[in-house]
Amino acid sequence: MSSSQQLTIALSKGRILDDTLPLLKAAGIEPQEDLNKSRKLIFDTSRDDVKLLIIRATDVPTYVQHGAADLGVAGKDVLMEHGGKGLYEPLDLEIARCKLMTAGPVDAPALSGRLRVATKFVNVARRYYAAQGQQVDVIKLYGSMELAPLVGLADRIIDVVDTGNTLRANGLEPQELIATISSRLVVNKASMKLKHGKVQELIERLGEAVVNSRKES
Ligand code: PRT
Ligand code: MG
Repeated sequence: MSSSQQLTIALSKGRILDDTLPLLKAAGIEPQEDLNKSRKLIFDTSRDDVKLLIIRATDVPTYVQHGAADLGVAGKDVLMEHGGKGLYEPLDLEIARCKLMTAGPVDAPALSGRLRVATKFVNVARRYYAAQGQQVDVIKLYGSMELAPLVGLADRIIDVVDTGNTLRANGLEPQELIATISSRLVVNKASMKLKHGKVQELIERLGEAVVNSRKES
């Protein structure tokens, strides 16, 4: 865990960073430089006791689980895949909303037998189809899942969908909804105990910022 005086918050570049910075600002935390213009991975903030880490979105739960960061912001999709071990999830930040869905070729005939499913969410995929009693072969990909059905690698994909434009552009359509997704504040379990005052204060201030941004939208 980062030292007892400090709070370290793990974020990822892109939509999570863009949508989290205004909430952090409302909670009194502002980075000392423009994170999007820097190649640094660790940043000081307007608060002496708070630092920001910039890492890959899928790595955020891992850093927080092991106490390399006290807190983090991660999509519920990423948290479902990670499993949530060693983490508390005290606050829905209501940002980076999307849906975790199955998708397949437009007007594809119903399939019988084993389904081949390409996704980066392999744990989610296994759980989802097991609950349906559907036999699947899960194929792990790291990106561009939409390509897999087009080239015969898979019958279906599981991915996050926002507008659905990416699916449509590749001749795919969304099928079943697995979960509605937003980003969550996660907290290392030991940090929650050992830095309780600081962590709790930050959760409360971020919670107020979420309520206020709900009023504005
Ligand atoms: O990019 P990297 O591999 O490092 O990680 P990442 O792709 O997981 O990170 P990032 O920043 O792209 O996404 C972070 C989080 O944002 C995800 O974990 C989701 O919780 C959330 N989110 C919200 C989304 C989207 N909306 C979204 N649209 N994540 C990804 N997308 C993708 C979608 O899969 C599609 O390929 O964006 C593309 C455009 O979506 P459409 O449906 O609008 O076309
Ligand atoms: Mg991405």
